[in-house]
Amino acid sequence: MSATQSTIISKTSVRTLDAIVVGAGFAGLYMLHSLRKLGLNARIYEAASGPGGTWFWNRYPGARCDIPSLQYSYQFSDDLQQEWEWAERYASQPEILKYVEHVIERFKLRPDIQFNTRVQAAHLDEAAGRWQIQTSTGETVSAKFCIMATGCLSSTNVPDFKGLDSFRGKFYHTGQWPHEGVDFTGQRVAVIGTGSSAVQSIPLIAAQAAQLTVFQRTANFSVPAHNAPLDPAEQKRVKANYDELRTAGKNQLLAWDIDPNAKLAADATPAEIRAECERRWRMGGLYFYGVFADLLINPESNRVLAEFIRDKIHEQVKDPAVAELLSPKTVLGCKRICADTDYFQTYNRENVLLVDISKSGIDEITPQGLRVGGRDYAFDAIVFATGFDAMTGSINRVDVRGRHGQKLKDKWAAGPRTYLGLSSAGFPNFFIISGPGSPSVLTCMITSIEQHVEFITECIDYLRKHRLAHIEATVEAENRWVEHVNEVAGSTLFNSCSSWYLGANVPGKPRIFMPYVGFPPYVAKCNEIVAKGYEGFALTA
Ligand code: NA7
Repeated sequence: MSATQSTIISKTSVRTLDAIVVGAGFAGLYMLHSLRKLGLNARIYEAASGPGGTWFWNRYPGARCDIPSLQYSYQFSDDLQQEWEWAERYASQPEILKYVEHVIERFKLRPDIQFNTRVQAAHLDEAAGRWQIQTSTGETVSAKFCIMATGCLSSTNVPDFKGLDSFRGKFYHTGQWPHEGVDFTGQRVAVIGTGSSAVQSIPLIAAQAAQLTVFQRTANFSVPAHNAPLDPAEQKRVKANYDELRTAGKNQLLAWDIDPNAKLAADATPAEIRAECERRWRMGGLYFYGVFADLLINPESNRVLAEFIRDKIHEQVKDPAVAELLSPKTVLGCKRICADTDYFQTYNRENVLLVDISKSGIDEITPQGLRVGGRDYAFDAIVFATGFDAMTGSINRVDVRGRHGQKLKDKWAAGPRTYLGLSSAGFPNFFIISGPGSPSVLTCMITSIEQHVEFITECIDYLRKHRLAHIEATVEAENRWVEHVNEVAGSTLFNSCSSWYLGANVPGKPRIFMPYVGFPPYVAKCNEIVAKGYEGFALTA
């Protein structure tokens, strides 16, 4: 083949799009739908063999959303929210996937989703003003806009335990669970971690395994979810006036309606505090965030409210020593509160053992199991419920290069830098949905996603209408935004524990509080920026 022929072939094999969307989770799907409505030629590339993003991968036993299904769902289409019937108060992972499939069919999205295709690189071709994308399938795509819908909890964190490869049994990560499921019957199982994934899966694994040993580094606050089949009358009532619930949600810090109490614990009597805590305990799960308005502001109020949950843990766990170990000593709510079903009661089972590794950590993984504090434990299976390289992990996995070949990963080496969590200076026409610096993981993700998708869509439409070629955050606006995100977090207690919001769970990751606290002020800021002709962005013809 001649050089000319090969050039022609490589040129013709480049797919040209208006926009590429990376990821087929809730963000990617709505982004595709919105871009199509603008008349753009857009396509999703997705590494997995199916849609759903984090819900595709997190198939561990008990995987379930901790936000009520009537609120953890799209609201952009009233027909969609009216026609879909949720089965449970909190949707299980399989039910969420069914909903995702329904959305794909309903809006005929499938032809523009390419599965089993990981986007490996996205390089800005400055001369052409386009993004050149390389995929794991060897394809090259050229797109004017590159939109990362890569999710906040998609890059799993398996700590670099010494000896991991020597283990003769099987090991699993909750975020990469085998599709065929796992049968632990008769097995000795270890679970490492006591975050949300562990709290949901431990009761089910304990009920199946011969013996379960839980290795706990930090105890977590958990409130019973009180999951149950969704009362059809309740569902009908909500749907009759869905806007009311959605509007109430969007006006709250977490972007979903938790029925917040405007009172301060600091102003309440012990009896009032007790009564409100009991009411929240009955409401269940994350509704506890709404207990008093100073929960995450006033350390003394937080201490009193945390004490209520510690007492509840002691009521549920028979062995006082185990109950004490399970009682978190951290600030309540600064790590995400878990929503459980029989989590603490599981430790009353004969076949469940809790091992405190807060001081020793895990020495190593051995061919037979684990060595902790010099003691050996034998297992048939190990479950890593060790979380994610949250918010930045899935973006940094892609080799993103902007102006002058600068790598986004290098730019973010000391912590992510974005404007509004949506855009990063030096990376024109490159958007991140629910990126670091946006409310994302602190809120109902789908509501935040919809706001971002609508912002991006409106922005692209604006560029077209004004015959502009590029949009890019300015360095000044970005610097001010990063400072502001930190300032806001610093005025709360969110900064006061080693959470994944801070990147503290991944060794070596810079400790920066990544999400923006407060959905309503964030949306107001975005709207103000748009009203001022995209203030803080450079727009070029
Ligand atoms: P999380 O909440 O990050 O929990 C991970 C757990 O794993 C947590 O208990 C960690 O302890 C523990 N962990 C992490 N690394 C280690 C090592 N090296 N040794 C021992 N223990 C370790 O992840 P989840 O998947 O449970 O939940 C993530 C989010 O998904 C959740 O917040 C919901 O939003 C849904 P640590 O607390 O760091 O001491």
